[in-house]
Amino acid sequence: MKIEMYQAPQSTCSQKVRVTLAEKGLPEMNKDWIEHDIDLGKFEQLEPDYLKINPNGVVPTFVHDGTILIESSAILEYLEEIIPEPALAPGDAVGRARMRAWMRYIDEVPTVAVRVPTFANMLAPMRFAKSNNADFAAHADRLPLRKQFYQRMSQTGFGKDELEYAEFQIRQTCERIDAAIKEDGGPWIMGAQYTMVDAQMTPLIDRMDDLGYAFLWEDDLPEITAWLKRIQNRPSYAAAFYPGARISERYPEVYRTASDLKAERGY
Ligand SMILES: N[C@@H](CCC(=O)N[C@@H](CS)C(=O)NCC(=O)O)C(=O)O
Repeated sequence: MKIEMYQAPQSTCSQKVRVTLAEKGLPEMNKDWIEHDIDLGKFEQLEPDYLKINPNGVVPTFVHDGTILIESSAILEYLEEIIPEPALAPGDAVGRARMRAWMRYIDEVPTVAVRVPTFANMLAPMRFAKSNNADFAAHADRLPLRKQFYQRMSQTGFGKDELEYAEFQIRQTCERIDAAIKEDGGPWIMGAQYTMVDAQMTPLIDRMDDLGYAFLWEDDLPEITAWLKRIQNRPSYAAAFYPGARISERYPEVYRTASDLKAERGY
């Protein structure tokens, strides 16, 4: 089978698929595996040829024997069907329904929240600090899905209210993971089995950690703190987070430390 992925090293949605592929033993076992890097900073995701395969103008796009698939969570579930072993989904219907409930929550809450500090602290200063209002507005107009997101943001990032709400959403996510591990005994989010919920959550909590926000959980939520360490010790983490894949490595010039963030946010 020929598998191709259009992706970006620092994209959390691409990382979700990379972690899952590594858990499934790809790309090592598949010589035909091809990864195409899309340079998001150069807006290659908005080129007409790319929009033909992903009309949302985002990564990842997954191509299996010529069939094009988009949306990272749908790709994760697809991978589970075409490569059933090792299983990353519970074996019973109730377990799978609970897994999907987590997956919808991850798409709706932490995935959206993580974008806010990512753009505020890193991408806005790197991509748009030098743009004028008209160029920035014209860029927002080109985005099939994120026009409003850009309109809520300025060239320099997000305001205090947006950041506070994103931090609230991340904190809620961390509390839910912590409680789930306590309740089911861990070591993974759904209990003894590592599932695609862990894979999907990994890049989001790792991104917050990378951006310096571990203070949101590490003082009083020991289970998620230990979960992240376990996750970062898995071979799939090393495979998916190869050198340069963490955003702090890509944009060291705008990196702010945890103490900068805490001071700025009044913690
Ligand atoms: N719901 C989509 C979201 C994909 C998405 O937002 N990808 C981001 C990277 S994580 C992207 O391509 N952003 C374009 C940009 O940065 O302008 C999925 O899960 O695949």
